[in-house]
Amino acid sequence: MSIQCETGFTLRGRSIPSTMLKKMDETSLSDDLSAKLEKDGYLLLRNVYDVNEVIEARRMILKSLHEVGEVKEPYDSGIFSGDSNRRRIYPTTKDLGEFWKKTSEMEELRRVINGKNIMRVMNSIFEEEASHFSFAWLRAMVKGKASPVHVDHPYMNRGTDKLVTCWTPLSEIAENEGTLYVMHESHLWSDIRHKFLGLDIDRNPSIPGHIEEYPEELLNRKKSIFLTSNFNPGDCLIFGMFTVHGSFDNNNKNGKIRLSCDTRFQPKSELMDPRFAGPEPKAHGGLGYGCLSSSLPLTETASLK
Ligand SMILES: O=C(O)CCC(=O)C(=O)O
Repeated sequence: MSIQCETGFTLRGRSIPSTMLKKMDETSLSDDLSAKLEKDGYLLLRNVYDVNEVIEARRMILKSLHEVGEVKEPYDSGIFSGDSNRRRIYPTTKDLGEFWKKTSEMEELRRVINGKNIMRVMNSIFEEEASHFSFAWLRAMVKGKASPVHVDHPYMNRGTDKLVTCWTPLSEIAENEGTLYVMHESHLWSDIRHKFLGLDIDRNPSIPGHIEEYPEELLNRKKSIFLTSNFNPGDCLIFGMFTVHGSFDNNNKNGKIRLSCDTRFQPKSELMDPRFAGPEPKAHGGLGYGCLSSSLPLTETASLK
């Protein structure tokens, strides 16, 4: 009889048993990164970034959220206040987008997510000079929130297919605090590839970009397993456009906000998706940073289904 231990992981409030979970494999910076990424569909790398720079980026983002009344004093604890002045100060989608752009483009954050340490890793993955989208997906996830299961391809496929995602935790993220998961060997699943290849969520807005099957059901159907880890400042998780992933619920009991940022990299010689390039990226629906749910007040994302 298998014993299904309780874990700190939940999805939509439902507990994920230990039989469905395994720890991600850690890759060393001295490994053959491109071969390992191709084989596993992901790379978990520790100590890529300067830890003090990550801590400073987090502090500045929390300061910005504190200024709109969403983070309690002392703001560097990162605890959601349950309140927000964001929409009063920034009433329209355009204004909210501009606030989130300003926060996402802070020098302290860009020094980490677009800095020389990660560029060195990307040059090694592509075995040529890399470049990155100017657009960045900064996420502030409050208690109970998670990202749906999906692959990234339908969201950013107007440039090269030699594109990778880099997910950067901006603090410690413990097992119950909404870690990212990938599904084991999902980068090789031909049905998922076939279903999403060529889908463009801006050109086909009536077709959902995410996977509609519940993650647990997909996992059972594929006889796969959730791979996840706890994360520390300095770590990053890199994966390709067809690796199935999402995040677990943030269950931190004290209201700690999960802060992370995802960025995209590619060879510099290849065409870049124009929606995410340049100083004024239009992103999805031409909304710029206003297309992100993180541009909404945290009081509103907390109640989004
Ligand atoms: O941080 C999350 O919750 C989701 C991140 C994600 O989907 C991505 O990096 O592609």
